[in-house]
Amino acid sequence: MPAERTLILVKPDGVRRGLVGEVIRRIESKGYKIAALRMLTADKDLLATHYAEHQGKPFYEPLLEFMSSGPIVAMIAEGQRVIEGFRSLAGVTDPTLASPGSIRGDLARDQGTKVVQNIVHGSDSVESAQREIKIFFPNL
Ligand code: DAT
Ligand code: MG
Repeated sequence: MPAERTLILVKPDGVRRGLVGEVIRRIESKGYKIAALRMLTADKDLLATHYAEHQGKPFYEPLLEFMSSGPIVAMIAEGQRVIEGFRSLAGVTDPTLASPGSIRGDLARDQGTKVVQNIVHGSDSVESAQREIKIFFPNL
């Protein structure tokens, strides 16, 4: 059976702070394989597709503004149960509450901004992963 795949993003805060290597290190140390990787600056059209589920929420416009504010790194990671495994490595959405030991718990905190800045994105289900991988890696 082919291994599961997930879409991971290092967000602009992670890239600005030089944490791309640290995030990749944690993914690889856990045993997942990086199957594809690219750096890009996402435009708002791409981000609107990616974050369609959040349209209309109070943090939606700040989210698109933040996510388009600088380069991001997009990756496909592979491995058995990598979707839930990476969500666990990332920690919960709010970095103040994310467990120490997780990416968000160790590397991020509340910055007092309208949108939470929390270093990484990871797909939350098989359906989301397939949809999101197509957005960032249309040929894969
Ligand atoms: P996650 O990234 O943990 O899957 P999400 O999909 O609910 O979280 O939201 C996408 C991003 O939007 C999240 O990483 C940070 C931001 N965000 C979510 N909920 C928020 C809130 N209540 N206030 C501010 N920003 C929020
Ligand atoms: Mg999400």
